[in-house]
Amino acid sequence: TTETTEMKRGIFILFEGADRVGKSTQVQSLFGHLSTTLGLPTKQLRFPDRTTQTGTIINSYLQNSTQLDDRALHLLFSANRWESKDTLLKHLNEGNSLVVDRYSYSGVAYSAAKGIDFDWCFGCEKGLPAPDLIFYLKMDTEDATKRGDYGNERYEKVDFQKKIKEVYESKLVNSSWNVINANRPIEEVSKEINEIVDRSIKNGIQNKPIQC
Ligand code: T5A
Ligand code: NA
Repeated sequence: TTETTEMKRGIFILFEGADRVGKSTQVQSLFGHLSTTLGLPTKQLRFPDRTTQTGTIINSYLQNSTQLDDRALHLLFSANRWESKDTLLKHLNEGNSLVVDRYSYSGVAYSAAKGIDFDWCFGCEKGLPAPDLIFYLKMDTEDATKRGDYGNERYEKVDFQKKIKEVYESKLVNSSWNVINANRPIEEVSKEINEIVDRSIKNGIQNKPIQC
């Protein structure tokens, strides 16, 4: 017999937002929903990928042990994504969905918040595979700073976090993004996200080609 149902590509789902808004927590939860509840082959990825050569330099910068020019750092973060371009496409084309913790928009938001030209920041990202669904986790900076482990890395300062939030909300978030009130119990946030994902799958989000 011939297989009549064509294999669908995976869905690329991205979580964005400032520090400590609960991205990794929701990535984990959505991974469970997709892989266990819906039975879809799913992979979890995060940027920066601290395991690669560029990731090693980035990690040491974030832990305050290396000094780097702001633009050089920006290019390293971008290169860290370009390094994984082929892997991302391979996974999606083989039918694996991806739940991704930060991507291009983090790169732009954090660098633009330092005062680097917005368009220059965005230029390096053009041509990378684009997400199908973006969740922006939104909450007050002050409330996020009260969450666990805040303050150990370089960027975890309230004033800088406010600038990052400002760049996201004035220049990056648009009507195609899903803005989620992140200042609620974990399960409540997950429930809203799962519903949006279920609806998007039902509406055939995978039927269009992967954008780059
Ligand atoms: N960066 C990144 C750039 O400058 N350029 C780039 O191109 C990229 C990709 C590292 C830094 O790099 C910068 C941005 C970052 O500053 P990272 O490794 O993603 O990026 O940072 P992490 O420190 O791992 O993660 P975040 O600080 O962003 O935190 P999350 O993932 O948003 O939050 P999460 O889920 O770890 O939760 C934080 C705490 O809150 C609790 C959790 O249990 C945890 O203790 N929590 C909640 N508490 C109450 N209610 C809820 N709903 C909660 N959800 C989570
Ligand atoms: Na995280």
